[in-house]
Amino acid sequence: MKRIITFGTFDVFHVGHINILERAASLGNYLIVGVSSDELNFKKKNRFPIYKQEDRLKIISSMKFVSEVFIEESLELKLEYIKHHKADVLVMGDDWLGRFDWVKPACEVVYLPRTPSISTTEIIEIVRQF
Ligand code: C2G
Repeated sequence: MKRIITFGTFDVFHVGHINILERAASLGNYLIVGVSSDELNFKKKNRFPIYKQEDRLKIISSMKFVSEVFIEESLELKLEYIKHHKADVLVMGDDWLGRFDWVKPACEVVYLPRTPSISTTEIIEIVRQF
């Protein structure tokens, strides 16, 4: 059994999020997703997400290739989350390239290319213009 773990805010859920979850799941047999808390998102991006963490958690947990979800409270706890969930591989989009290499003694780290031309920030900007 190969256990994969990935993390993200997954706000205003879009196809780029589906693609990374689908590709992450295909690298193993069991996909665990850490969904960033509203507070953590505020710390990272200086704004609260559009969708609340309970709703983002519900969306992610309803996906057929996601086995388990939990709330990610802090970026610094990454190693604890990896150990707690007994993950073999950490998968992140390549916007995070190299940023989580420090967990490597505990598990393999894979950065997958982002889906081009789509982002939550861009969607929010487009909707704002209406
Ligand atoms: N993503 C992607 N293609 C896009 C947009 C996003 O592959 N067009 C990926 C990101 O690279 C990330 C995941 O989807 O791996 C979730 O993206 P975000 O919700 O933007 O995640 P972020 O807020 O960067 O949180 O501990 C790490 C963080 O919690 C990651």
